[in-house]
Amino acid sequence: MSTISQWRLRAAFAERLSRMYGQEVPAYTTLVDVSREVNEDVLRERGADAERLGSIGRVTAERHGAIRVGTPTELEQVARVFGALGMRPVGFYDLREAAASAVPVVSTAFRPVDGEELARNPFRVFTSMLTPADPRFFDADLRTRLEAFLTTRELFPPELLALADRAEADRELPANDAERFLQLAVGAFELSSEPVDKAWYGTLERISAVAADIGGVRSTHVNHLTPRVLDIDELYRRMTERGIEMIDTIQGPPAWKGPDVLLRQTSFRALAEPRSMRLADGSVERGALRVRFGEVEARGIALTRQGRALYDQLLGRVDEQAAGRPAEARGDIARTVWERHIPGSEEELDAAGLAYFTYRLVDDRPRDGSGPPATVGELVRQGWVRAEPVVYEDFLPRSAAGIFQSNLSGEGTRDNDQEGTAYDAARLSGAIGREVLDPFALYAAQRDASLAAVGERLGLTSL
Ligand code: OOG
Ligand code: NI
Repeated sequence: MSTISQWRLRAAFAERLSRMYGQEVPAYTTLVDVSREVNEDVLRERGADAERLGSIGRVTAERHGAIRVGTPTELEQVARVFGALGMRPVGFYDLREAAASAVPVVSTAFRPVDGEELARNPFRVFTSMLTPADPRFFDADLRTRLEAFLTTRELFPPELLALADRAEADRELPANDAERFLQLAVGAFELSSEPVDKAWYGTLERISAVAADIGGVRSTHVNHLTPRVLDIDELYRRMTERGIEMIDTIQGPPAWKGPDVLLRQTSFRALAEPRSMRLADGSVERGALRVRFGEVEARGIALTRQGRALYDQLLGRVDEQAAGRPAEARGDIARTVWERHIPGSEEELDAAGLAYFTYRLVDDRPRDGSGPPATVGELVRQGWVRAEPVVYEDFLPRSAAGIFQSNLSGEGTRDNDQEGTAYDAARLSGAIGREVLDPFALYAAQRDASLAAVGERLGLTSL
């Protein structure tokens, strides 16, 4: 019997999730359509240059999802479902710290890690876990009630987890098991029609709309599914022209004339979705919740630790200069700061050690009798090797917090006199039972592998 390989499972899952989400949230389909139009236009205008950070095939199919779970056990289970699809936890994001007000979660992103797998299908899921033990958000009584509620629910049926474990171990599934796995996996992220306990939801909502979305219901669901676009400023204009209400800003680096770096994101505002509510007397009424939104993103070159530190420092500088000025001024302020401090070309970013590149031997370099120089910089300058930018595959905590915030109905509360519970990548790794990988190490490994290959071909050991 035929088998379905891991990456085909991943691609099929992403596609089915997209179809399901399009039915649940029709504005998402508009976003995907407009993204496709923009991408086609950019490809027509810029030709091969438009594909410098990924083939148009990859970019068109590319999505990231966002989901939210309540406990370490649920996170461990979702890690098995994504493990089946060849996705590993990468990066630690503490949204409790990054936001101006309350988002009581810590997060990671599940994604493929090696270059070939990313090129086949880069599907990733930003995954957040609620932190009921954090006293800044939940007092002892609410924490107890919340944890008790969460332990009684089952997000992932045992049959799904068993199939997931097999797919992860074998890196494939027989076709009929693959079909069953996909049905159960997509079903686990569908919006439930079960009535929401109105009083309980409201109690959590006073702390944080995200806490209510996670801990106020008995199942999980996709929060958003994000297509990738090659010109996010143009997309923003076209969505606005269509009368779709977008959040105020594009998060991340400003629009500028230099290379795209890291990640720029924006979204349309969360829509009111009909949900039935159960009242204290047991009766059910029609209600609506506004939690799911439509996000879109543009991806740029991955920055090194040093490049990232510069990015964070510049964000701080923009904040200072933008304080007290009208919100519209921020874009121009940011552009000016950028142009002063970030090199305006790939070559300069590389030479300054600010961004990641891989290197490839130039086969048709004219021979001039000279031997290869011993440094990467000189090899590039003298035309022996060509540098290719590495695309950023991860997320930005500040943008994530901004995206969470701009779509929340209420501000929520955080008691800043309390000491927060410590959480870091190591503790999250313990909770999931798998190592949360360091994104910088993954990019560096890609670069180093390419250098080793070049070094071997040229007989250089120093690279
Ligand atoms: C996740 C928000 C963060 C991103 O792309 O930065 C995010 C959520 O709303 O659950 O998805
Ligand atoms: Ni997102």
